[in-house]
Amino acid sequence: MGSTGESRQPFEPFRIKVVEAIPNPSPERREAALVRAGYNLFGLLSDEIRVDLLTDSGTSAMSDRQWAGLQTGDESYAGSRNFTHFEAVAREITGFPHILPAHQGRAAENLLFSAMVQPGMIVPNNMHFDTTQAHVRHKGGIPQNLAISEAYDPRSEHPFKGDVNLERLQALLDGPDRPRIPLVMVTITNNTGGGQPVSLTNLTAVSAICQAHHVPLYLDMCRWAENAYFIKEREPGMSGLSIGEIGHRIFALADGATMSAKKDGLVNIGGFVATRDAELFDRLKELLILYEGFPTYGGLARRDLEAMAIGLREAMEFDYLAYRVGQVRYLAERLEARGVPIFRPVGGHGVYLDVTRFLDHMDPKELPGQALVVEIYREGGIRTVEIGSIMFGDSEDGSHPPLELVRLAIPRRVYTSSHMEYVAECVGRVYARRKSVRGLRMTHSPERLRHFTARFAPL
Ligand code: P71
Repeated sequence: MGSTGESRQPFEPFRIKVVEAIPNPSPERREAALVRAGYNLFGLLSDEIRVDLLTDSGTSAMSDRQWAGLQTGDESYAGSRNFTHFEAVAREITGFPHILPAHQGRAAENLLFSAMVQPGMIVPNNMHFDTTQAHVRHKGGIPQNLAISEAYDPRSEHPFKGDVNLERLQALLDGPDRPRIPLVMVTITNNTGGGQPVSLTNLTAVSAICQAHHVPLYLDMCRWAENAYFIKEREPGMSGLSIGEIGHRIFALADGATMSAKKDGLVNIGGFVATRDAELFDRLKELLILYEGFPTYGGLARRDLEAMAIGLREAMEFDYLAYRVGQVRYLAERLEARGVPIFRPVGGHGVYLDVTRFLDHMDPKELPGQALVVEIYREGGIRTVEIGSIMFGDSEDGSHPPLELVRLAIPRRVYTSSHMEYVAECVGRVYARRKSVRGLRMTHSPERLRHFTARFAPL
C-alpha cells in the first residue's frame, strides 16, 4: 500500500492534533459487562471497550477544517448560509438538482419510502441493509434482494460482488409484478454482503433496464466514494478518472439517492435525500417538515451542515481513500496471516469474518455469529457486530439464507496500524482456541430491528 516500502501498513495522510484516551477494562469488568448487556454488545458502555469496531457510521474523526467549519455555524432557522454551502456541494457531487438534508440515512429512507411505497409494493435492491429493509416493511412494502450469486459465496474473488443480478431484475420488471414496483434501489457499497462494490458497467445496465420499464432508480449512496475507489482500481478504463468524475458517471445513471453522511460524509451526524423529480421533491419537502424540520436544516444544527459540506469533499480525496481502503486491507492481511477465514475480497469499510468456516464445529441454532462477537470482546475488549441470522434471519424473503458474518467495521481516520495489529492478534487467539467457543440462545427478541436490543444467554 503506497509509500511505506516493505511493510503493507498504509500511510496515514494526516497527523494527530487531539487525542482521546482508550479505556482498558479488566477481564472481570468485561465479563460483568457482558452479563449486564445480555450478551448484546449494543448494551455496552464505551468505557468497557478497548477498540470499537461496532460501526463505521458516525464514528469518524473530523478534520481541523471541519471543526473550524462548526464555528461558522449560522443558526438561522431558515435560509442559513451553511445550508447554501451544503446544498451546493451535494449538488456538485451528485448532479441531482433537489437536495433535502436529514439527520441521518434512515430519516432519508423514511422520507423516500413514505412518499413512494404503498402496502403490497415490492422494492428490489442488490441487498437491503437493516434499516432500509425495516423502512420498506414499515410502509407495508416487500424488500427483495437481487444480488448476483457470487455475493453469497465468501470465497468468490469476483471484483464487484455488489452487482445486481440483471436477469432477475429484468424478469421481475417484465413480469406481472411490474405495477407493484415503485422504484429500484442499489446500495453502494453492499454493506450486508461484505462492503462489496457495484461496477459502473452493472449500474449502467441496471439503469437501462429501469428506464426501459419507466421505473425510477435510486442509490443508497452512503459509501459511494469507497465504491468509486474500487471502480477506479478495478474497472477497465477507469484508472485515469478522479473519484469525483467517477461519481458523476455513477449518479448520472440514477434518479436520486439517499445518503447517510455518517459514512462517506465524515461527520458524526447527517444525511440527505436527493432527486431529479420536482414533483416528488415537493412531497418529500412536506414530509421533511413533518418529521425532521424546515428544508434548510432537516433535523440538524446548521453547523452540522457546514461540517457535512466539508466532509463530503474530504471523503473523495484520493490519498485519503487509498489510506482508508489500505487500512482495511492491512487488517485483513494480518488476520489471514493467522489463518482467520474472512469474506473475500476485502471490502471498503471493514473486514467481515466468515463465521461458517471460523466456527465450523457449531450448529447454526447455537447462534455462532453472536457467540463469536462475544468471544472477541471477551478476548480483547473489541466490539464488533453480527451480520447474519440475528440481523437478517427474521426477515428472509425466501430467495437466500443470510450470510453468516461478523463485521469488524473500521471508523474513518480514528485508529492506527498498531490498533489493527492488536485486533488481529486478539482475533487470531480466538481462532486458535475456537473449539472452546460456546453457543448462545436468544432470551428476548423484539419484532423489528431486533439485533439492536435482543438479549442472549450462554447455552
Ligand atoms: C452500519 C450502519 C449503522 C449501524 C447498523 C448496525 C449497527 C450499528 C450501526 C447504516 C446504513 C447503511 C446503509 C447501506 C442506510 C443506513 C442507515 N449503517 N444504508 O453499517 O449501512 O443510515 O445509520 O445514518 O440511519 O453500521 P443511518
